Amino acid sequence: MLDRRNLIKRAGAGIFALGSGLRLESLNALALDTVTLPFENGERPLVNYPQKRPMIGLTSRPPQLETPFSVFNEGTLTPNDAFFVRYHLSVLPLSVDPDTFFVEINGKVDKPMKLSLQEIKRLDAVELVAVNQCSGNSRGFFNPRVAGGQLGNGAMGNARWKGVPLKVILDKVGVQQGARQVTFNGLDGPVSDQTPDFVKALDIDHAGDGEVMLAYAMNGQDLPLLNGFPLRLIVPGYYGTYWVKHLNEITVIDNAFDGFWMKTAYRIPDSTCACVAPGTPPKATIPINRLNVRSFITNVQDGAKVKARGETLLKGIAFDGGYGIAEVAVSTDGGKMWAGAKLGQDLGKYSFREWQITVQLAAGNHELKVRAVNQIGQSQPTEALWNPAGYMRNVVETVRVTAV
Ligand SMILES: Nc1nc2c(c(=O)[nH]1)N[C@H]1C(S)=C(S)[C@@H](COP(=O)(O)O)O[C@H]1N2
Ligand SMILES: [Mo]
Repeated sequence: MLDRRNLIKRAGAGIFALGSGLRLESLNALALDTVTLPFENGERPLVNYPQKRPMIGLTSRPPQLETPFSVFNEGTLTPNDAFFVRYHLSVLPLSVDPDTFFVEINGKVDKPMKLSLQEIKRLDAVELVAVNQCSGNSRGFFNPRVAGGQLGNGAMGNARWKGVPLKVILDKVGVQQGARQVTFNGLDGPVSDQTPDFVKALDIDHAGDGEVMLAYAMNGQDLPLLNGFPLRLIVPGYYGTYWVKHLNEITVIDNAFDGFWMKTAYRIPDSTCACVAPGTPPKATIPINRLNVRSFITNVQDGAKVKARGETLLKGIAFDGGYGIAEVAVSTDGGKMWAGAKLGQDLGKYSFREWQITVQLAAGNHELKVRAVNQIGQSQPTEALWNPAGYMRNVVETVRVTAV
Protein backbone atom coordinates (compact mmCIF):
# COMPACT_ATOMS: atom_id res chain seq x y z
CA MET A 1 0.00 0.00 0.00
CA LEU A 2 1.10 3.55 -0.67
CA ASP A 3 2.49 5.24 2.37
CA ARG A 4 0.69 8.56 2.38
CA ARG A 5 3.30 10.28 4.53
CA ASN A 6 6.08 9.43 2.15
CA LEU A 7 3.99 10.24 -0.85
CA ILE A 8 3.31 13.72 0.46
CA LYS A 9 6.96 14.19 1.38
CA ARG A 10 8.07 13.19 -2.07
CA ALA A 11 5.40 15.03 -3.99
CA GLY A 12 5.83 18.04 -1.80
CA ALA A 13 9.58 18.35 -2.07
CA GLY A 14 10.24 22.04 -2.42
CA ILE A 15 6.60 22.88 -1.80
CA PHE A 16 6.02 22.02 1.83
CA ALA A 17 7.96 23.05 4.85
CA LEU A 18 7.40 19.77 6.64
CA GLY A 19 8.44 20.86 10.09
CA SER A 20 5.21 22.77 10.64
CA GLY A 21 3.09 19.64 10.49
CA LEU A 22 -0.58 20.05 9.77
CA ARG A 23 -0.72 23.77 9.16
CA LEU A 24 -1.55 24.95 5.74
CA GLU A 25 0.85 27.88 5.71
CA SER A 26 3.31 25.26 4.56
CA LEU A 27 1.20 24.46 1.53
CA ASN A 28 2.51 27.17 -0.73
CA ALA A 29 2.02 26.35 -4.34
CA LEU A 30 4.57 27.21 -6.99
CA ALA A 31 3.09 29.45 -9.64
CA LEU A 32 4.09 28.18 -13.07
CA ASP A 33 2.23 30.43 -15.41
CA THR A 34 -1.04 32.31 -15.57
CA VAL A 35 -4.35 31.90 -17.35
CA THR A 36 -7.10 34.44 -17.84
CA LEU A 37 -10.71 33.46 -17.22
CA PRO A 38 -13.13 35.43 -19.43
CA PHE A 39 -14.42 37.94 -16.86
CA GLU A 40 -13.06 41.01 -15.07
CA ASN A 41 -10.16 40.19 -12.71
CA GLY A 42 -10.00 36.69 -14.20
CA GLU A 43 -6.18 36.40 -14.15
CA ARG A 44 -5.18 33.25 -12.25
CA PRO A 45 -1.89 31.50 -11.58
CA LEU A 46 -1.44 27.92 -12.75
CA VAL A 47 -0.31 26.17 -9.58
CA ASN A 48 1.33 22.88 -8.65
CA TYR A 49 -0.01 20.78 -5.78
CA PRO A 50 0.78 17.21 -4.71
CA GLN A 51 -0.94 14.58 -6.88
CA LYS A 52 -2.25 17.31 -9.22
CA ARG A 53 -1.23 18.52 -12.64
CA PRO A 54 -1.02 22.32 -13.01
CA MET A 55 -4.40 23.69 -11.88
CA ILE A 56 -6.03 27.11 -11.93
CA GLY A 57 -5.35 28.58 -8.50
CA LEU A 58 -8.18 30.57 -6.91
CA THR A 59 -6.91 30.72 -3.31
CA SER A 60 -4.05 29.01 -1.52
CA ARG A 61 -5.20 29.22 2.11
CA PRO A 62 -7.33 27.15 2.01
CA PRO A 63 -6.52 25.66 -1.38
CA GLN A 64 -9.13 26.14 -4.08
CA LEU A 65 -8.10 24.79 -7.44
CA GLU A 66 -10.10 24.89 -10.63
CA THR A 67 -9.85 22.35 -13.45
CA PRO A 68 -8.54 23.80 -16.75
CA PHE A 69 -11.57 23.56 -19.04
CA SER A 70 -9.71 21.65 -21.78
CA VAL A 71 -9.65 18.64 -19.42
CA PHE A 72 -13.37 18.14 -20.03
CA ASN A 73 -12.59 17.38 -23.66
CA GLU A 74 -10.22 14.53 -22.70
CA GLY A 75 -12.96 12.05 -21.76
CA THR A 76 -16.14 11.56 -19.75
CA LEU A 77 -14.30 10.86 -16.51
CA THR A 78 -12.24 13.67 -15.00
CA PRO A 79 -8.74 12.40 -14.16
CA ASN A 80 -7.92 12.46 -10.44
CA ASP A 81 -4.90 14.68 -10.99
CA ALA A 82 -7.09 17.30 -12.70
CA PHE A 83 -10.12 17.11 -10.39
CA PHE A 84 -10.99 20.46 -8.80
CA VAL A 85 -10.35 21.16 -5.12
CA ARG A 86 -12.44 23.20 -2.74
CA TYR A 87 -11.88 23.78 0.99
CA HIS A 88 -13.39 26.27 3.40
CA LEU A 89 -11.07 25.94 6.36
CA SER A 90 -7.33 26.35 6.53
CA VAL A 91 -6.28 23.53 8.83
CA LEU A 92 -6.07 20.56 6.51
CA PRO A 93 -4.81 17.08 7.17
CA LEU A 94 -1.57 17.18 5.20
CA SER A 95 -0.97 13.55 6.01
CA VAL A 96 -3.48 10.88 6.93
CA ASP A 97 -2.35 7.43 8.01
CA PRO A 98 -4.79 4.97 6.40
CA ASP A 99 -3.79 2.29 8.93
CA THR A 100 -5.02 4.24 11.94
CA PHE A 101 -7.88 6.18 10.28
CA PHE A 102 -11.39 5.45 11.46
CA VAL A 103 -14.84 6.97 11.13
CA GLU A 104 -17.03 7.26 14.21
CA ILE A 105 -20.80 6.77 13.96
CA ASN A 106 -22.74 8.07 16.95
CA GLY A 107 -25.85 9.94 18.09
CA LYS A 108 -29.32 8.40 17.97
CA VAL A 109 -28.12 4.89 17.20
CA ASP A 110 -28.35 1.60 19.10
CA LYS A 111 -24.69 0.66 18.74
CA PRO A 112 -22.27 3.59 18.31
CA MET A 113 -19.24 2.38 16.39
CA LYS A 114 -15.77 3.24 15.20
CA LEU A 115 -15.03 1.67 11.85
CA SER A 116 -11.48 1.55 10.56
CA LEU A 117 -10.73 2.06 6.89
CA GLN A 118 -9.82 -1.63 6.63
CA GLU A 119 -13.19 -2.64 8.12
CA ILE A 120 -15.01 -0.42 5.63
CA LYS A 121 -13.04 -1.86 2.73
CA ARG A 122 -14.00 -5.39 3.81
CA LEU A 123 -17.72 -4.58 3.32
CA ASP A 124 -19.32 -5.24 -0.08
CA ALA A 125 -18.29 -2.42 -2.38
CA VAL A 126 -20.48 -0.54 -4.84
CA GLU A 127 -19.46 1.73 -7.71
CA LEU A 128 -21.21 4.73 -9.18
CA VAL A 129 -20.25 7.41 -11.70
CA ALA A 130 -21.34 10.83 -10.50
CA VAL A 131 -20.66 14.52 -11.04
CA ASN A 132 -19.31 16.55 -8.14
CA GLN A 133 -20.01 20.21 -8.84
CA CYS A 134 -19.47 23.17 -6.55
CA SER A 135 -22.57 25.29 -5.92
CA GLY A 136 -20.56 28.34 -6.99
CA ASN A 137 -19.20 26.84 -10.22
CA SER A 138 -19.21 29.64 -12.86
CA ARG A 139 -19.86 32.34 -10.24
CA GLY A 140 -17.38 34.64 -11.98
CA PHE A 141 -19.86 35.07 -14.84
CA PHE A 142 -22.62 36.47 -12.60
CA ASN A 143 -23.92 39.85 -13.62
CA PRO A 144 -24.35 41.82 -11.42
CA ARG A 145 -21.22 40.35 -9.84
CA VAL A 146 -21.59 38.62 -6.47
CA ALA A 147 -19.18 37.99 -3.59
CA GLY A 148 -17.49 34.62 -3.27
CA GLY A 149 -14.88 32.64 -5.21
CA GLN A 150 -14.83 34.00 -8.77
CA LEU A 151 -14.85 30.63 -10.49
CA GLY A 152 -14.92 29.88 -14.20
CA ASN A 153 -16.54 26.64 -15.34
CA GLY A 154 -13.93 24.32 -13.84
CA ALA A 155 -15.34 23.63 -10.36
CA MET A 156 -16.93 20.38 -11.49
CA GLY A 157 -15.76 16.88 -12.26
CA ASN A 158 -17.08 13.43 -13.05
CA ALA A 159 -15.61 10.29 -11.49
CA ARG A 160 -16.29 6.62 -10.82
CA TRP A 161 -16.62 6.40 -7.05
CA LYS A 162 -16.15 3.18 -5.14
CA GLY A 163 -17.19 2.59 -1.57
CA VAL A 164 -19.94 1.43 0.74
CA PRO A 165 -23.54 2.68 0.82
CA LEU A 166 -24.15 4.78 3.93
CA LYS A 167 -27.32 2.67 4.37
CA VAL A 168 -25.19 -0.38 5.14
CA ILE A 169 -23.41 1.52 7.91
CA LEU A 170 -26.66 2.98 9.29
CA ASP A 171 -28.21 -0.50 9.37
CA LYS A 172 -25.14 -1.77 11.24
CA VAL A 173 -25.41 0.83 14.00
CA GLY A 174 -29.23 0.73 14.14
CA VAL A 175 -30.93 4.10 13.68
CA GLN A 176 -33.28 4.87 16.57
CA GLN A 177 -36.89 6.02 16.47
CA GLY A 178 -37.23 9.76 16.00
CA ALA A 179 -34.03 10.19 13.99
CA ARG A 180 -34.39 13.12 11.59
CA GLN A 181 -31.03 13.95 10.09
CA VAL A 182 -27.47 12.72 9.83
CA THR A 183 -24.52 15.12 10.13
CA PHE A 184 -21.10 14.69 8.54
CA ASN A 185 -17.78 16.09 9.69
CA GLY A 186 -14.26 15.71 8.32
CA LEU A 187 -10.70 15.98 9.64
CA ASP A 188 -10.17 19.57 8.48
CA GLY A 189 -10.89 22.43 10.82
CA PRO A 190 -10.81 26.18 11.32
CA VAL A 191 -7.73 28.15 12.39
CA SER A 192 -9.74 29.96 15.09
CA ASP A 193 -12.71 28.79 17.16
CA GLN A 194 -14.59 31.85 15.88
CA THR A 195 -14.98 30.05 12.53
CA PRO A 196 -17.58 27.27 12.53
CA ASP A 197 -16.32 23.79 11.65
CA PHE A 198 -17.46 22.48 8.26
CA VAL A 199 -20.37 20.15 9.08
CA LYS A 200 -23.16 19.22 6.67
CA ALA A 201 -26.47 17.38 7.15
CA LEU A 202 -28.84 15.21 5.12
CA ASP A 203 -32.35 14.10 6.02
CA ILE A 204 -32.39 10.56 7.41
CA ASP A 205 -34.30 9.10 4.42
CA HIS A 206 -31.88 10.66 1.97
CA ALA A 207 -28.85 9.47 3.96
CA GLY A 208 -30.23 5.92 3.92
CA ASP A 209 -31.41 5.84 0.29
CA GLY A 210 -28.77 3.29 -0.68
CA GLU A 211 -27.05 5.66 -3.12
CA VAL A 212 -25.38 8.06 -0.70
CA MET A 213 -21.97 6.48 -0.29
CA LEU A 214 -18.80 6.48 1.77
CA ALA A 215 -16.18 6.40 -0.98
CA TYR A 216 -12.53 5.40 -0.62
CA ALA A 217 -11.65 5.18 -4.30
CA MET A 218 -12.06 7.40 -7.32
CA ASN A 219 -11.46 6.26 -10.89
CA GLY A 220 -9.86 3.05 -9.63
CA GLN A 221 -7.38 4.69 -7.25
CA ASP A 222 -7.22 6.00 -3.70
CA LEU A 223 -8.79 9.44 -3.37
CA PRO A 224 -6.16 12.15 -3.85
CA LEU A 225 -5.38 13.74 -0.50
CA LEU A 226 -6.92 17.06 -1.59
CA ASN A 227 -10.13 15.28 -2.67
CA GLY A 228 -10.70 13.75 0.74
CA PHE A 229 -8.32 10.84 1.32
CA PRO A 230 -8.98 8.32 2.72
CA LEU A 231 -12.80 8.55 2.83
CA ARG A 232 -15.45 10.99 1.65
CA LEU A 233 -19.20 11.22 1.34
CA ILE A 234 -20.72 10.93 -2.15
CA VAL A 235 -24.21 12.42 -2.51
CA PRO A 236 -25.20 11.59 -6.11
CA GLY A 237 -27.07 14.39 -7.86
CA TYR A 238 -26.42 16.90 -5.08
CA TYR A 239 -24.02 19.84 -5.05
CA GLY A 240 -20.47 19.20 -3.86
CA THR A 241 -21.01 21.02 -0.57
CA TYR A 242 -22.54 17.81 0.86
CA TRP A 243 -19.66 15.61 -0.29
CA VAL A 244 -17.73 15.89 3.00
CA LYS A 245 -14.03 15.02 2.65
CA HIS A 246 -11.76 13.19 5.14
CA LEU A 247 -15.05 12.01 6.66
CA ASN A 248 -14.44 10.84 10.24
CA GLU A 249 -17.65 11.61 12.12
CA ILE A 250 -21.24 10.68 11.31
CA THR A 251 -23.93 11.64 13.81
CA VAL A 252 -27.60 10.71 13.74
CA ILE A 253 -29.70 13.50 15.28
CA ASP A 254 -33.39 13.91 16.14
CA ASN A 255 -33.68 17.55 15.03
CA ALA A 256 -32.88 19.67 11.98
CA PHE A 257 -29.18 20.52 12.16
CA ASP A 258 -28.65 24.25 12.60
CA GLY A 259 -24.90 24.59 12.07
CA PHE A 260 -23.59 27.57 10.07
CA TRP A 261 -22.95 25.62 6.83
CA MET A 262 -26.59 24.49 6.68
CA LYS A 263 -28.53 27.27 8.38
CA THR A 264 -26.67 30.31 7.04
CA ALA A 265 -24.44 29.28 4.15
CA TYR A 266 -25.28 27.27 1.03
CA ARG A 267 -28.88 28.42 0.84
CA ILE A 268 -30.84 29.31 -2.28
CA PRO A 269 -34.02 31.32 -2.86
CA ASP A 270 -37.07 29.19 -2.11
CA SER A 271 -38.60 29.29 -5.60
CA THR A 272 -38.67 26.91 -8.56
CA CYS A 273 -35.90 28.77 -10.40
CA ALA A 274 -33.81 29.30 -7.22
CA CYS A 275 -33.55 32.86 -8.46
CA VAL A 276 -34.54 36.43 -7.59
CA ALA A 277 -34.54 39.70 -9.54
CA PRO A 278 -30.86 40.69 -9.90
CA GLY A 279 -29.63 42.67 -6.92
CA THR A 280 -32.57 41.83 -4.66
CA PRO A 281 -32.61 39.65 -1.52
CA PRO A 282 -34.68 36.44 -1.43
CA LYS A 283 -37.77 36.42 0.81
CA ALA A 284 -37.14 32.87 1.98
CA THR A 285 -34.32 30.41 1.47
CA ILE A 286 -33.78 26.63 1.61
CA PRO A 287 -30.59 24.55 1.67
CA ILE A 288 -29.12 24.06 -1.80
CA ASN A 289 -29.83 20.58 -3.08
CA ARG A 290 -29.92 18.96 -6.55
CA LEU A 291 -27.82 19.98 -9.54
CA ASN A 292 -29.73 21.67 -12.34
CA VAL A 293 -29.26 20.85 -16.03
CA ARG A 294 -26.06 22.04 -17.74
CA SER A 295 -24.32 21.44 -21.04
CA PHE A 296 -21.03 22.58 -22.55
CA ILE A 297 -19.21 22.48 -25.85
CA THR A 298 -15.75 21.16 -24.95
CA ASN A 299 -13.84 20.89 -28.23
CA VAL A 300 -14.14 24.47 -29.50
CA GLN A 301 -13.17 27.49 -27.42
CA ASP A 302 -14.75 30.91 -27.49
CA GLY A 303 -12.95 33.01 -30.10
CA ALA A 304 -11.69 29.98 -32.06
CA LYS A 305 -11.23 29.90 -35.83
CA VAL A 306 -12.83 26.93 -37.56
CA LYS A 307 -12.98 25.74 -41.14
CA ALA A 308 -15.64 27.35 -43.35
CA ARG A 309 -17.90 24.97 -45.31
CA GLY A 310 -16.85 21.32 -44.98
CA GLU A 311 -17.80 19.53 -41.79
CA THR A 312 -17.04 20.72 -38.27
CA LEU A 313 -17.41 18.30 -35.39
CA LEU A 314 -18.79 19.81 -32.20
CA LYS A 315 -18.69 17.77 -29.02
CA GLY A 316 -19.20 18.23 -25.34
CA ILE A 317 -20.87 17.13 -22.14
CA ALA A 318 -24.27 17.46 -20.46
CA PHE A 319 -25.48 16.51 -16.98
CA ASP A 320 -28.20 17.07 -14.41
CA GLY A 321 -29.16 16.18 -10.85
CA GLY A 322 -29.81 12.52 -11.52
CA TYR A 323 -32.87 12.21 -13.74
CA GLY A 324 -30.58 11.62 -16.70
CA ILE A 325 -30.04 13.58 -19.91
CA ALA A 326 -32.73 12.97 -22.52
CA GLU A 327 -31.68 15.36 -25.30
CA VAL A 328 -28.94 17.74 -26.31
CA ALA A 329 -29.52 20.32 -29.05
CA VAL A 330 -27.06 22.64 -30.75
CA SER A 331 -27.61 25.94 -32.55
CA THR A 332 -25.10 27.56 -34.90
CA ASP A 333 -27.09 30.76 -35.44
CA GLY A 334 -27.34 32.19 -31.94
CA GLY A 335 -30.35 30.13 -30.90
CA LYS A 336 -32.83 30.48 -33.78
CA MET A 337 -32.56 26.94 -35.18
CA TRP A 338 -31.63 23.87 -33.17
CA ALA A 339 -30.47 20.41 -34.24
CA GLY A 340 -30.38 17.29 -32.06
CA ALA A 341 -26.93 16.01 -31.11
CA LYS A 342 -26.04 12.33 -30.82
CA LEU A 343 -25.61 11.19 -27.22
CA GLY A 344 -22.56 9.14 -26.28
CA GLN A 345 -22.18 6.21 -23.90
CA ASP A 346 -24.50 6.22 -20.90
CA LEU A 347 -22.41 5.88 -17.73
CA GLY A 348 -25.44 6.32 -15.49
CA LYS A 349 -27.89 9.04 -14.65
CA TYR A 350 -25.50 10.95 -12.36
CA SER A 351 -22.66 11.06 -14.88
CA PHE A 352 -21.52 13.51 -17.55
CA ARG A 353 -23.10 12.41 -20.82
CA GLU A 354 -21.01 13.02 -23.91
CA TRP A 355 -22.66 14.32 -27.08
CA GLN A 356 -21.54 15.21 -30.58
CA ILE A 357 -22.85 16.68 -33.80
CA THR A 358 -21.40 17.60 -37.19
CA VAL A 359 -22.27 21.05 -38.49
CA GLN A 360 -21.46 23.08 -41.60
CA LEU A 361 -20.48 26.69 -41.10
CA ALA A 362 -20.43 29.34 -43.83
CA ALA A 363 -17.53 31.78 -43.79
CA GLY A 364 -18.06 34.43 -41.11
CA ASN A 365 -18.93 34.73 -37.42
CA HIS A 366 -21.19 32.23 -35.67
CA GLU A 367 -22.70 31.93 -32.23
CA LEU A 368 -22.73 28.28 -31.21
CA LYS A 369 -25.10 27.34 -28.42
CA VAL A 370 -25.84 24.08 -26.61
CA ARG A 371 -28.88 23.19 -24.53
CA ALA A 372 -29.81 19.96 -22.75
CA VAL A 373 -33.12 18.57 -21.52
CA ASN A 374 -33.37 15.92 -18.80
CA GLN A 375 -35.77 12.98 -18.45
CA ILE A 376 -38.31 15.05 -16.54
CA GLY A 377 -38.26 17.91 -19.05
CA GLN A 378 -36.05 20.35 -17.15
CA SER A 379 -33.76 22.42 -19.34
CA GLN A 380 -31.58 25.53 -19.24
CA PRO A 381 -32.56 29.21 -19.34
CA THR A 382 -31.53 31.37 -22.33
CA GLU A 383 -30.92 34.32 -19.98
CA ALA A 384 -28.83 33.69 -16.86
CA LEU A 385 -30.76 33.44 -13.60
CA TRP A 386 -29.49 35.35 -10.58
CA ASN A 387 -29.22 34.76 -6.83
CA PRO A 388 -27.11 36.65 -4.27
CA ALA A 389 -24.71 33.78 -3.50
CA GLY A 390 -23.87 33.09 -7.14
CA TYR A 391 -25.01 29.47 -7.08
CA MET A 392 -26.43 27.12 -9.71
CA ARG A 393 -25.52 29.01 -12.87
CA ASN A 394 -26.88 27.02 -15.80
CA VAL A 395 -27.58 29.45 -18.63
CA VAL A 396 -27.39 28.07 -22.20
CA GLU A 397 -23.69 28.52 -22.99
CA THR A 398 -22.51 30.42 -26.06
CA VAL A 399 -19.24 29.91 -27.94
CA ARG A 400 -18.36 32.47 -30.63
CA VAL A 401 -16.33 31.18 -33.55
CA THR A 402 -15.17 32.53 -36.87
CA ALA A 403 -15.27 30.23 -39.86
CA VAL A 404 -12.54 31.03 -42.42
N1 LIG B 1 -14.03 18.24 4.85
C1 LIG B 1 -14.49 19.05 3.89
N2 LIG B 1 -15.26 18.54 2.94
C2 LIG B 1 -15.74 19.31 1.95
C3 LIG B 1 -15.48 20.70 1.91
C4 LIG B 1 -14.66 21.24 2.94
O1 LIG B 1 -14.38 22.44 3.01
N3 LIG B 1 -14.18 20.38 3.91
N4 LIG B 1 -16.01 21.48 0.89
C5 LIG B 1 -17.16 20.95 0.17
C6 LIG B 1 -17.46 21.64 -1.06
S1 LIG B 1 -18.25 23.13 -0.93
C7 LIG B 1 -17.24 21.10 -2.30
S2 LIG B 1 -17.71 21.89 -3.72
C8 LIG B 1 -16.59 19.77 -2.43
C9 LIG B 1 -15.44 19.82 -3.41
O2 LIG B 1 -14.88 18.55 -3.53
P1 LIG B 1 -13.41 18.39 -4.09
O3 LIG B 1 -12.52 19.34 -3.35
O4 LIG B 1 -13.03 16.97 -3.96
O5 LIG B 1 -13.48 18.78 -5.57
O6 LIG B 1 -16.10 19.29 -1.21
C10 LIG B 1 -17.00 19.46 -0.13
N5 LIG B 1 -16.50 18.73 1.01
MO1 LIG C 1 -18.65 24.02 -3.08
